[in-house]
Amino acid sequence: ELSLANVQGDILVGFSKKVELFYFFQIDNADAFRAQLTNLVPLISPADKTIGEKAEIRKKKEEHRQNVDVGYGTVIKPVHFPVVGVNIAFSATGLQKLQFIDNPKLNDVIFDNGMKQDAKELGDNNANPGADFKPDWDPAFLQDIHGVVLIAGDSFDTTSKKLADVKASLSTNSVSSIIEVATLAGDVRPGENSGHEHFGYLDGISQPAIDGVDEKILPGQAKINQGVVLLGRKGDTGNSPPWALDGSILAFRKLPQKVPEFEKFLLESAKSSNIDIPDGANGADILGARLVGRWKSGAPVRLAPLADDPELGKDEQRNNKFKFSSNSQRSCPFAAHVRKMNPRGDLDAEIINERLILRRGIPFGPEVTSEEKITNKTQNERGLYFVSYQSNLANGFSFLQKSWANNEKFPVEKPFLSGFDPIIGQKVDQSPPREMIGANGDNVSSPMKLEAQWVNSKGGEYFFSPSIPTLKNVIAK
Ligand code: N7H
Repeated sequence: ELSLANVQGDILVGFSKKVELFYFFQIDNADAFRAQLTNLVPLISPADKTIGEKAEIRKKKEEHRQNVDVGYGTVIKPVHFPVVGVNIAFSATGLQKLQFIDNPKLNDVIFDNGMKQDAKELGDNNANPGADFKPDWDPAFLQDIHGVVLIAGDSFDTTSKKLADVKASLSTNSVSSIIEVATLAGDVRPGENSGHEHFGYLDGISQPAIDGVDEKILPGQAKINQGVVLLGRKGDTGNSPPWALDGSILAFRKLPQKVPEFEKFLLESAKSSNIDIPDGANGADILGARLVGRWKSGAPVRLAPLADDPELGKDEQRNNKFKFSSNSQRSCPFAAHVRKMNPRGDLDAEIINERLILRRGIPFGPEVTSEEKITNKTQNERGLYFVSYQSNLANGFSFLQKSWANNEKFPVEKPFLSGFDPIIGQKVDQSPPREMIGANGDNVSSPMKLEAQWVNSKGGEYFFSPSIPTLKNVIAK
C-alpha cells in the first residue's frame, strides 16, 4: 500500500509556491555526496508533510480574512505565511555518477538517454541551421547536469535561506561534494495576474486526480492509476528496478514566451481574418481563447464559445466539466492547446488517462514593460519553467510534445489536418511556418498561418525523483 510519507511532496501534492528555486548541480565526489545525503534527507519534504502544510496555510489565511474588517472598501491585503518545501531529483548521468548500484537504469529509454538526445525529436530549435543538429539551448543545459534541488515557498527570502541550508548539508568542513551549474528562480506573477501564466491565461486548472490519494474529485476531473505517475505502482507500464518504486520522472523545460509578439499576432490575425464578435470581447481575445481552448479567466471555450465568462472561469465545480464533441471544432479547434493535451471526447478515456501528467510549473521573468508593448518586441526574457511528473516519458511529457502537440494529424487528419498546437507545437525547421485549422469559428476549415513560434525551448533535463526510502536507504550511505 502506498504511503504518502514515502513520496516526495511536489509529485503527488504540489508545493504551495510564490517563488521556486531550481538548483542544478553536478556531483563532484560521489562518495562524499552519498555520505552527506544523510544530512539532506531530513530537509526533504514528503507528501504527507506537504499536505499538512497546505492545510495549515489555508487555515491561517481564512483566520486572517476573518480578523480584518471587511466593511465596504476594505481591501484584504494578501499575506504570506512562511512555508517552504524541498525535493531532490537526479538525471540519468547523475544516477550513473552515484554508482549506488552497478547499472542504475530506469529502463525508460528516453529518460536513460537524457533530454539532450531527445531535443531534436521534441522539435527544439537548431542552433546550427542547415548543419548537424545542436539544440539552441542555454549553455547551462548543454552541460551535464546530475541533479536538481527544488525549493518552493512563500518568498525569495525563505527559499534562498533554505537553499543555503541545503548547500551546507552537502558540504563538510566547507568542502562541497557538488558544483553548481545554475540556479533558476521562478515566481508567480504579481497582483491579479497571480495564477496566470505570462500570455495571461489562468493555469493550474485541470490536473488528474490520483486513485487512492486524492479524496475529492471535481466535476470533469479524470481519475488515474497511481502508476501513471509513480513507478512500480498499478498502471505503470514500464519495467523499472525495485529501487525506483514510488519515484517519479520529472521533466523540466525552460520555455521562454514571446508575449508582445503573441499579442501582436492575435490583433493582426483577428483583423485580417475578420474575427470579431458583436458584444464585448474583441477579436484578439476570442482568437487567443480559441488557440488555448480557454479564456484568460480559465473559462473553457467549449462551454463559453463566444465571450469570456469569469464566473465560470473561477468556479472549480464547472470550469473543467466538459468534453469536446468529436468531429466538431465549432466551439473549440482540434489544435487548441488544451484539446491537444487532453482530447477528452475525441479519444477513449483509457487512452487519454495513461497519458495525463501532473503539471507543477511556475512562471519566470518580469511583467511586460510599456516599451515592450509599444514596440511589440520582447526585451526581457520571461516564460514558464515547465515541470511535469509521469512514470513513463513515452506516455507523458515527451509523447505529448512529439505525438500530439507537434503532430499536425492529431487529433484528426480528415478531411483536414488539425495542425500544430499553436501554443507549444514545435518544428525544428521553422520555415514554412506552422499552421492550424479551426482558429476562426466562422470558417473552421480555413487554415491559419501561425508565423513564428511564441514558445521556444531553451533547454531542460529529465530527472528521477526517488522515494524517500530509496534516498535514505539505497542512495545515501
Ligand atoms: Fe499547457 N497556456 O498558457 O497557454 N496549458 N502550457 N503545457 N497544458 C494549460 O487547465 C501553457 C505545456 C498541458 O487537462 C492551460 O490548468 C503555456 C507543455 C496539459 O485540459 C494553459 C505553456 C505541456 C494541460 C496552458 C504550456 C503542457 C495544459 C489551461 C508553455 C506538455 C491540461 C489551464 C509556455 C507537453 C489539459 C489548466 C487539460 C493546460 C498554457 C506548456 C500540457 C492556459 C503558456 C510543454 C496536459
